[in-house]
Amino acid sequence: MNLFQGHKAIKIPQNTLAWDIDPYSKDVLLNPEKFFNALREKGPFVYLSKYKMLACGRFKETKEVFSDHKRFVSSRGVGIQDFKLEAPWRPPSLVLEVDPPQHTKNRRFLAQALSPNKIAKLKDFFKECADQLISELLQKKEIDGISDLAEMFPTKVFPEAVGLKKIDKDTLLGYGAMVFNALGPDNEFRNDAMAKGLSVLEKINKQCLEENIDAKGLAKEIYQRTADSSEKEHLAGMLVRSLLSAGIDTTVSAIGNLLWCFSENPEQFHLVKNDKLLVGNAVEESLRLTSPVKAFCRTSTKEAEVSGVVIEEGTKILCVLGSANTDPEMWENPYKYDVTRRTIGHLALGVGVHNCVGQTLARAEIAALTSSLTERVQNIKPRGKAIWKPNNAMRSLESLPIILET
Ligand code: OVV
Repeated sequence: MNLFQGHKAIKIPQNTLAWDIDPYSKDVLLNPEKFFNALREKGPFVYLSKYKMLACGRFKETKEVFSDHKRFVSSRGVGIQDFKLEAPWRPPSLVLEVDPPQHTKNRRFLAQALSPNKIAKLKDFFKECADQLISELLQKKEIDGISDLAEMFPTKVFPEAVGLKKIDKDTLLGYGAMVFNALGPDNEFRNDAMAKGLSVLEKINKQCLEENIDAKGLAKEIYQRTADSSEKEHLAGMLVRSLLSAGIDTTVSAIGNLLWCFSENPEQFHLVKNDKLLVGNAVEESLRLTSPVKAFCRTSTKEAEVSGVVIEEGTKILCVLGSANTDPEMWENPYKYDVTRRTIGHLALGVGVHNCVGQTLARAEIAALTSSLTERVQNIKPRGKAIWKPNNAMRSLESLPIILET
Protein backbone atom coordinates (compact mmCIF):
# COMPACT_ATOMS: atom_id res chain seq x y z
CA MET A 1 0.00 0.00 0.00
CA ASN A 2 1.08 3.51 -0.78
CA LEU A 3 1.63 5.47 2.45
CA PHE A 4 1.79 9.22 2.69
CA GLN A 5 2.43 11.15 5.92
CA GLY A 6 1.49 8.02 7.82
CA HIS A 7 -1.81 7.28 6.07
CA LYS A 8 -3.01 5.49 2.97
CA ALA A 9 -2.56 7.60 -0.15
CA ILE A 10 -6.06 7.44 -1.62
CA LYS A 11 -7.17 8.07 -5.18
CA ILE A 12 -9.39 10.99 -6.16
CA PRO A 13 -13.04 9.96 -5.71
CA GLN A 14 -15.40 10.59 -8.61
CA ASN A 15 -17.27 13.94 -8.64
CA THR A 16 -14.60 15.42 -6.37
CA LEU A 17 -12.24 18.27 -7.13
CA ALA A 18 -8.54 17.97 -6.48
CA TRP A 19 -7.10 21.01 -4.73
CA ASP A 20 -3.41 21.65 -4.26
CA ILE A 21 -3.73 23.89 -1.21
CA ASP A 22 -1.81 23.07 1.98
CA PRO A 23 -4.27 23.49 4.87
CA TYR A 24 -1.29 23.25 7.25
CA SER A 25 0.69 26.06 5.65
CA LYS A 26 1.36 29.13 7.75
CA ASP A 27 -0.68 31.28 5.41
CA VAL A 28 -3.82 29.16 5.77
CA LEU A 29 -3.37 28.60 9.51
CA LEU A 30 -3.12 32.34 10.07
CA ASN A 31 -5.93 33.28 7.67
CA PRO A 32 -8.37 30.39 7.69
CA GLU A 33 -11.46 32.22 6.45
CA LYS A 34 -10.47 32.34 2.78
CA PHE A 35 -9.65 28.63 3.02
CA PHE A 36 -13.02 27.87 4.66
CA ASN A 37 -14.93 29.70 1.92
CA ALA A 38 -13.10 27.94 -0.91
CA LEU A 39 -13.37 24.56 0.80
CA ARG A 40 -17.17 24.85 1.04
CA GLU A 41 -17.49 26.14 -2.50
CA LYS A 42 -15.60 23.24 -4.02
CA GLY A 43 -18.15 20.63 -2.99
CA PRO A 44 -19.11 18.30 -0.16
CA PHE A 45 -15.52 16.98 -0.15
CA VAL A 46 -12.28 18.02 -1.75
CA TYR A 47 -9.26 15.88 -2.49
CA LEU A 48 -6.15 17.42 -0.96
CA SER A 49 -3.54 16.58 -3.61
CA LYS A 50 -0.67 17.50 -1.34
CA TYR A 51 -1.77 15.01 1.32
CA LYS A 52 -3.73 12.42 -0.71
CA MET A 53 -6.69 12.58 1.65
CA LEU A 54 -10.10 14.26 1.80
CA ALA A 55 -11.35 17.36 3.56
CA CYS A 56 -14.87 18.60 4.24
CA GLY A 57 -16.05 21.98 5.47
CA ARG A 58 -19.76 22.24 4.76
CA PHE A 59 -21.91 21.98 7.86
CA LYS A 60 -23.92 18.99 6.60
CA GLU A 61 -21.11 16.62 5.68
CA THR A 62 -18.82 17.70 8.50
CA LYS A 63 -21.55 16.86 10.98
CA GLU A 64 -22.37 13.58 9.25
CA VAL A 65 -18.77 12.34 9.15
CA PHE A 66 -17.97 13.60 12.62
CA SER A 67 -20.93 11.96 14.31
CA ASP A 68 -20.85 8.59 12.54
CA HIS A 69 -18.39 6.76 14.76
CA LYS A 70 -19.05 3.43 13.06
CA ARG A 71 -18.07 4.34 9.52
CA PHE A 72 -15.60 7.07 10.49
CA VAL A 73 -13.52 5.99 13.43
CA SER A 74 -11.27 7.83 15.87
CA SER A 75 -9.20 4.80 16.87
CA ARG A 76 -6.97 5.27 13.84
CA GLY A 77 -6.06 8.73 15.13
CA VAL A 78 -7.74 12.12 14.74
CA GLY A 79 -4.72 13.63 13.02
CA ILE A 80 -3.44 12.79 9.56
CA GLN A 81 -1.46 9.77 10.71
CA ASP A 82 -3.28 6.40 10.60
CA PHE A 83 -2.50 4.50 13.82
CA LYS A 84 -3.32 1.25 12.09
CA LEU A 85 -0.39 1.83 9.74
CA GLU A 86 2.10 3.78 11.82
CA ALA A 87 2.88 3.99 15.53
CA PRO A 88 1.76 7.26 17.15
CA TRP A 89 4.13 9.54 19.07
CA ARG A 90 2.52 8.71 22.43
CA PRO A 91 0.33 5.85 23.65
CA PRO A 92 -3.12 6.59 22.18
CA SER A 93 -5.61 8.38 24.41
CA LEU A 94 -8.15 6.01 25.95
CA VAL A 95 -10.99 8.39 25.08
CA LEU A 96 -10.03 10.56 22.09
CA GLU A 97 -8.41 7.76 20.15
CA VAL A 98 -10.66 4.73 20.80
CA ASP A 99 -14.05 3.63 19.50
CA PRO A 100 -17.08 2.17 21.26
CA PRO A 101 -17.47 -0.07 23.17
CA GLN A 102 -14.13 0.66 24.96
CA HIS A 103 -14.71 4.35 24.45
CA THR A 104 -18.10 4.20 26.17
CA LYS A 105 -16.62 2.48 29.20
CA ASN A 106 -13.61 4.78 29.55
CA ARG A 107 -15.47 7.98 28.85
CA ARG A 108 -17.96 7.24 31.62
CA PHE A 109 -15.26 7.72 34.27
CA LEU A 110 -14.48 11.18 32.93
CA ALA A 111 -18.15 12.06 32.45
CA GLN A 112 -18.87 11.21 36.09
CA ALA A 113 -15.91 13.17 37.43
CA LEU A 114 -16.83 16.16 35.23
CA SER A 115 -20.62 15.98 35.62
CA PRO A 116 -22.66 19.19 35.80
CA ASN A 117 -23.35 18.80 39.53
CA LYS A 118 -19.62 18.41 40.26
CA ILE A 119 -18.81 21.45 38.17
CA ALA A 120 -21.56 23.51 39.82
CA LYS A 121 -19.58 23.22 43.07
CA LEU A 122 -16.60 24.89 41.40
CA LYS A 123 -18.47 27.93 40.15
CA ASP A 124 -17.76 30.16 43.18
CA PHE A 125 -14.09 29.21 43.09
CA PHE A 126 -13.88 30.11 39.38
CA LYS A 127 -15.64 33.41 39.98
CA GLU A 128 -13.37 34.37 42.89
CA CYS A 129 -10.27 33.60 40.83
CA ALA A 130 -11.67 35.52 37.86
CA ASP A 131 -12.49 38.56 40.02
CA GLN A 132 -9.03 38.51 41.50
CA LEU A 133 -7.26 38.20 38.17
CA ILE A 134 -9.31 40.98 36.58
CA SER A 135 -8.71 43.27 39.60
CA GLU A 136 -4.97 42.72 39.27
CA LEU A 137 -5.05 43.39 35.55
CA LEU A 138 -7.03 46.57 36.04
CA GLN A 139 -4.03 47.99 37.91
CA LYS A 140 -2.01 47.56 34.73
CA LYS A 141 -4.73 48.51 32.28
CA GLU A 142 -2.54 47.91 29.23
CA ILE A 143 -2.24 44.17 29.01
CA ASP A 144 -1.63 41.34 26.63
CA GLY A 145 -4.91 39.45 26.47
CA ILE A 146 -3.05 36.19 25.91
CA SER A 147 -0.02 36.06 28.22
CA ASP A 148 -1.60 38.18 30.99
CA LEU A 149 -5.12 36.81 30.87
CA ALA A 150 -6.02 33.86 28.62
CA GLU A 151 -2.95 31.80 29.61
CA MET A 152 -3.15 32.76 33.27
CA PHE A 153 -6.70 31.71 34.06
CA PRO A 154 -6.99 28.03 33.04
CA THR A 155 -3.41 27.30 34.11
CA LYS A 156 -4.38 28.47 37.59
CA VAL A 157 -7.92 27.18 38.09
CA PHE A 158 -7.77 23.93 36.13
CA PRO A 159 -4.89 22.24 38.01
CA GLU A 160 -6.48 23.28 41.29
CA ALA A 161 -9.90 21.97 40.35
CA VAL A 162 -8.39 18.75 39.06
CA GLY A 163 -6.09 18.42 42.06
CA LEU A 164 -2.66 18.84 40.43
CA LYS A 165 -1.10 21.69 42.32
CA LYS A 166 2.54 21.19 41.51
CA ILE A 167 2.35 21.58 37.78
CA ASP A 168 3.63 24.76 36.15
CA LYS A 169 2.11 26.82 33.40
CA ASP A 170 4.84 26.27 30.82
CA THR A 171 4.67 22.50 31.12
CA LEU A 172 0.90 22.55 30.63
CA LEU A 173 1.07 24.90 27.64
CA GLY A 174 4.03 23.06 26.14
CA TYR A 175 2.21 19.74 26.33
CA GLY A 176 -0.93 21.19 24.77
CA ALA A 177 1.13 22.55 21.89
CA MET A 178 2.58 19.08 21.32
CA VAL A 179 -0.75 17.25 21.46
CA PHE A 180 -2.46 19.55 18.96
CA ASN A 181 0.43 20.16 16.58
CA ALA A 182 1.07 16.41 16.47
CA LEU A 183 -2.25 16.03 14.62
CA GLY A 184 -0.78 17.67 11.55
CA PRO A 185 1.86 16.60 9.04
CA ASP A 186 5.59 16.54 9.58
CA ASN A 187 5.97 20.32 9.25
CA GLU A 188 7.75 23.12 11.13
CA PHE A 189 4.88 23.60 13.61
CA ARG A 190 4.85 19.95 14.57
CA ASN A 191 8.63 19.80 14.78
CA ASP A 192 8.92 22.97 16.87
CA ALA A 193 6.33 21.72 19.38
CA MET A 194 7.97 18.30 19.58
CA ALA A 195 11.49 19.72 19.98
CA LYS A 196 10.62 21.07 23.42
CA GLY A 197 9.05 17.76 24.24
CA LEU A 198 11.05 15.33 26.32
CA SER A 199 11.25 17.21 29.60
CA VAL A 200 7.58 18.20 29.26
CA LEU A 201 6.55 14.58 28.71
CA GLU A 202 8.40 13.42 31.79
CA LYS A 203 6.67 16.00 33.97
CA ILE A 204 3.24 15.27 32.53
CA ASN A 205 3.56 11.52 32.98
CA LYS A 206 4.69 12.00 36.56
CA GLN A 207 1.74 14.26 37.26
CA CYS A 208 -0.69 11.55 36.25
CA LEU A 209 0.51 9.16 38.99
CA GLU A 210 -1.73 8.73 42.01
CA GLU A 211 0.97 9.85 44.43
CA ASN A 212 1.03 13.29 42.81
CA ILE A 213 -2.69 13.86 43.03
CA ASP A 214 -4.50 15.78 45.77
CA ALA A 215 -6.96 14.02 48.03
CA LYS A 216 -9.60 16.47 46.86
CA GLY A 217 -10.23 17.25 43.22
CA LEU A 218 -11.52 15.56 40.12
CA ALA A 219 -8.42 13.50 39.34
CA LYS A 220 -8.66 11.72 42.69
CA GLU A 221 -12.18 10.77 41.83
CA ILE A 222 -11.03 9.18 38.61
CA TYR A 223 -8.60 7.03 40.64
CA GLN A 224 -11.36 6.09 43.06
CA ARG A 225 -13.90 5.24 40.42
CA THR A 226 -11.49 3.07 38.46
CA ALA A 227 -10.35 1.25 41.62
CA ASP A 228 -12.23 -1.94 40.69
CA SER A 229 -10.81 -2.06 37.24
CA SER A 230 -8.15 -4.70 36.63
CA GLU A 231 -5.78 -2.13 35.14
CA LYS A 232 -6.53 0.71 37.48
CA GLU A 233 -3.14 2.43 37.52
CA HIS A 234 -2.87 2.53 33.77
CA LEU A 235 -6.50 3.47 33.13
CA ALA A 236 -6.71 6.23 35.73
CA GLY A 237 -3.31 7.64 34.82
CA MET A 238 -4.23 7.74 31.15
CA LEU A 239 -7.57 9.41 31.88
CA VAL A 240 -5.81 12.07 33.94
CA ARG A 241 -3.44 12.50 30.99
CA SER A 242 -6.50 13.22 28.84
CA LEU A 243 -7.51 15.99 31.21
CA LEU A 244 -4.06 17.52 30.83
CA SER A 245 -4.11 17.08 27.04
CA ALA A 246 -7.53 18.52 26.39
CA GLY A 247 -8.14 20.85 29.31
CA ILE A 248 -5.64 23.67 28.94
CA ASP A 249 -4.81 24.78 25.40
CA THR A 250 -8.44 24.50 24.43
CA THR A 251 -9.72 26.86 27.14
CA VAL A 252 -6.72 29.19 26.79
CA SER A 253 -7.52 29.53 23.09
CA ALA A 254 -11.23 29.91 23.72
CA ILE A 255 -10.63 32.73 26.22
CA GLY A 256 -8.15 34.50 23.94
CA ASN A 257 -10.54 34.22 21.01
CA LEU A 258 -13.43 35.54 23.10
CA LEU A 259 -11.36 38.56 24.15
CA TRP A 260 -10.60 39.14 20.48
CA CYS A 261 -14.33 39.01 19.66
CA PHE A 262 -15.07 41.55 22.40
CA SER A 263 -12.21 43.87 21.47
CA GLU A 264 -13.21 43.83 17.80
CA ASN A 265 -16.93 44.23 18.52
CA PRO A 266 -17.32 46.76 21.37
CA GLU A 267 -21.08 47.05 20.79
CA GLN A 268 -21.44 43.32 21.44
CA PHE A 269 -19.47 43.61 24.69
CA HIS A 270 -21.84 46.37 25.74
CA LEU A 271 -24.87 44.26 24.96
CA VAL A 272 -23.53 41.64 27.38
CA LYS A 273 -22.65 44.28 29.98
CA ASN A 274 -26.24 45.49 29.85
CA ASP A 275 -27.79 42.05 30.02
CA LYS A 276 -26.01 39.41 32.09
CA LEU A 277 -28.28 36.75 30.65
CA LEU A 278 -26.26 37.04 27.44
CA VAL A 279 -23.00 35.83 29.03
CA GLY A 280 -23.58 32.19 28.11
CA ASN A 281 -24.50 32.96 24.53
CA ALA A 282 -21.60 35.37 24.09
CA VAL A 283 -19.31 32.47 25.00
CA GLU A 284 -21.09 30.07 22.61
CA GLU A 285 -20.97 32.59 19.79
CA SER A 286 -17.22 33.05 20.20
CA LEU A 287 -16.82 29.26 20.12
CA ARG A 288 -18.87 29.08 16.93
CA LEU A 289 -17.16 31.95 15.17
CA THR A 290 -13.56 31.12 16.11
CA SER A 291 -13.73 27.32 16.65
CA PRO A 292 -10.60 26.93 18.85
CA VAL A 293 -10.31 23.29 17.80
CA LYS A 294 -10.31 24.06 14.10
CA ALA A 295 -10.20 20.55 12.68
CA PHE A 296 -9.92 16.88 13.61
CA CYS A 297 -9.68 13.92 11.24
CA ARG A 298 -11.66 10.73 11.05
CA THR A 299 -10.73 7.52 9.14
CA SER A 300 -13.18 5.42 7.10
CA THR A 301 -13.19 1.76 8.16
CA LYS A 302 -14.94 0.55 5.03
CA GLU A 303 -16.14 2.00 1.75
CA ALA A 304 -18.73 4.65 2.53
CA GLU A 305 -20.90 7.06 0.59
CA VAL A 306 -21.65 10.59 1.76
CA SER A 307 -23.53 13.12 -0.40
CA GLY A 308 -22.87 11.07 -3.50
CA VAL A 309 -19.13 10.75 -2.92
CA VAL A 310 -17.74 7.25 -2.56
CA ILE A 311 -15.03 7.21 0.08
CA GLU A 312 -12.64 4.26 -0.02
CA GLU A 313 -11.58 2.29 3.05
CA GLY A 314 -8.72 3.85 5.02
CA THR A 315 -9.41 7.41 3.88
CA LYS A 316 -8.33 10.20 6.18
CA ILE A 317 -10.93 12.97 6.21
CA LEU A 318 -10.00 16.36 7.61
CA CYS A 319 -13.24 17.62 9.17
CA VAL A 320 -12.91 21.38 9.32
CA LEU A 321 -15.14 22.36 12.23
CA GLY A 322 -14.27 26.04 11.87
CA SER A 323 -15.59 25.97 8.33
CA ALA A 324 -18.80 24.12 9.23
CA ASN A 325 -19.36 26.73 11.93
CA THR A 326 -19.21 29.54 9.36
CA ASP A 327 -21.18 27.82 6.59
CA PRO A 328 -23.65 30.42 5.22
CA GLU A 329 -26.10 27.57 4.49
CA MET A 330 -26.42 27.15 8.24
CA TRP A 331 -25.52 30.57 9.68
CA GLU A 332 -26.77 33.94 8.53
CA ASN A 333 -23.98 36.47 8.12
CA PRO A 334 -21.61 33.79 9.45
CA TYR A 335 -18.53 35.91 10.11
CA LYS A 336 -20.42 38.40 12.27
CA TYR A 337 -19.92 38.09 16.04
CA ASP A 338 -23.50 38.41 17.27
CA VAL A 339 -24.16 37.63 20.94
CA THR A 340 -27.91 37.43 20.30
CA ARG A 341 -27.62 34.79 17.56
CA ARG A 342 -29.12 31.35 18.03
CA THR A 343 -25.89 29.37 18.41
CA ILE A 344 -27.37 25.95 19.10
CA GLY A 345 -25.91 23.26 16.90
CA HIS A 346 -22.42 24.68 16.42
CA LEU A 347 -19.71 22.04 16.16
CA ALA A 348 -16.96 23.75 18.15
CA LEU A 349 -17.22 21.12 20.89
CA GLY A 350 -17.75 18.32 18.42
CA VAL A 351 -20.84 16.20 17.93
CA GLY A 352 -21.57 12.51 18.42
CA VAL A 353 -20.11 10.15 21.01
CA HIS A 354 -16.79 12.01 21.11
CA ASN A 355 -18.26 15.44 21.86
CA CYS A 356 -16.22 17.34 24.43
CA VAL A 357 -16.53 15.56 27.77
CA GLY A 358 -15.14 18.60 29.61
CA GLN A 359 -17.54 21.10 28.12
CA THR A 360 -19.39 21.90 31.35
CA LEU A 361 -16.07 22.65 33.04
CA ALA A 362 -14.81 24.68 30.10
CA ARG A 363 -18.02 26.70 29.91
CA ALA A 364 -17.98 27.33 33.66
CA GLU A 365 -14.43 28.70 33.51
CA ILE A 366 -15.08 30.93 30.54
CA ALA A 367 -18.44 32.16 31.86
CA ALA A 368 -16.87 33.11 35.22
CA LEU A 369 -14.24 35.15 33.45
CA THR A 370 -16.78 36.76 31.12
CA SER A 371 -18.95 37.73 34.10
CA SER A 372 -16.00 39.36 35.86
CA LEU A 373 -15.04 41.23 32.72
CA THR A 374 -18.53 42.53 32.07
CA GLU A 375 -18.95 43.57 35.72
CA ARG A 376 -15.61 45.33 36.15
CA VAL A 377 -14.49 46.57 32.75
CA GLN A 378 -16.16 49.37 30.79
CA ASN A 379 -14.39 48.84 27.48
CA ILE A 380 -11.93 46.36 25.99
CA LYS A 381 -9.96 48.34 23.42
CA PRO A 382 -7.32 47.15 20.99
CA ARG A 383 -3.98 48.95 21.39
CA GLY A 384 -2.15 47.10 18.63
CA LYS A 385 -2.50 44.28 16.19
CA ALA A 386 -3.79 40.86 17.20
CA ILE A 387 -1.20 38.23 16.23
CA TRP A 388 -2.37 34.70 15.49
CA LYS A 389 -0.28 31.65 16.28
CA PRO A 390 0.09 28.92 13.67
CA ASN A 391 -0.94 25.49 15.02
CA ASN A 392 -1.87 22.37 13.06
CA ALA A 393 -5.19 21.88 14.85
CA MET A 394 -5.99 24.91 16.97
CA ARG A 395 -6.96 28.45 16.15
CA SER A 396 -5.49 30.68 18.78
CA LEU A 397 -3.69 33.93 19.35
CA GLU A 398 -0.05 34.56 20.12
CA SER A 399 -0.67 38.08 21.31
CA LEU A 400 -3.63 40.44 21.79
CA PRO A 401 -2.60 43.90 22.99
CA ILE A 402 -5.61 45.49 24.70
CA ILE A 403 -6.56 48.19 27.16
CA LEU A 404 -9.02 47.37 29.93
CA GLU A 405 -10.87 50.61 30.68
CA THR A 406 -12.68 51.16 33.95
C1 OVV B 1 -6.37 16.96 21.83
C2 OVV B 1 -7.23 16.16 22.71
C3 OVV B 1 -8.55 16.42 22.78
C4 OVV B 1 -9.32 15.62 23.54
C5 OVV B 1 -8.77 14.58 24.28
C6 OVV B 1 -7.43 14.33 24.23
C7 OVV B 1 -6.66 15.12 23.44
C8 OVV B 1 -6.86 13.18 24.98
O1 OVV B 1 -5.64 13.06 25.06
O2 OVV B 1 -7.62 12.38 25.47
